[in-house]
Amino acid sequence: MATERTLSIIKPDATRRNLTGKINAVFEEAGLRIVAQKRVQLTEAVAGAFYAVHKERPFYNDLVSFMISGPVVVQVLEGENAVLKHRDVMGATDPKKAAPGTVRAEFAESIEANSVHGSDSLENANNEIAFFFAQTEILP
Ligand code: RTP
Ligand code: MG
Repeated sequence: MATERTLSIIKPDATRRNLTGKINAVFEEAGLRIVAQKRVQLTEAVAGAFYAVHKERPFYNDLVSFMISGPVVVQVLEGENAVLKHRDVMGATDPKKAAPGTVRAEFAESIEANSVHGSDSLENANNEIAFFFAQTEILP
């Protein structure tokens, strides 16, 4: 197994409800280490660029509005098979379909306000980490 890094975002619905610590506990209990973390207010330009892959999707404008509706916590998580492990503990996009015990089953409000983002491949993880963090901000 390989040690990987993935990009995680605790979304505005979760920061609003003061759930950062509870979500971080799920990650840490799964063996993921938080090696970088910052609380930021995304702008429309930054959120729009981050989600550019979804530009043609019907939910794109709503997603960008939601992601700038309050602060987010952007993090780099490190561990064995971190990309897949993080996706597993997040649960399905739609909380109604998320397995019990996953972050989205426990905390998400809706398919949009679903509390967390996680990179979906190692290649995207590397790009998303570089989007938010300088190498000097990541401290394993
Ligand atoms: P994420 O990128 O946030 O980790 O989530 P994901 O891979 O599970 O879902 P993705 O298909 O990449 O969608 C990105 C985010 O867009 C919002 N969404 N809304 N209204 C809708 O039908 C809908 N579908 C997706 C969610 O916030 C989703 O996480
Ligand atoms: Mg995605």
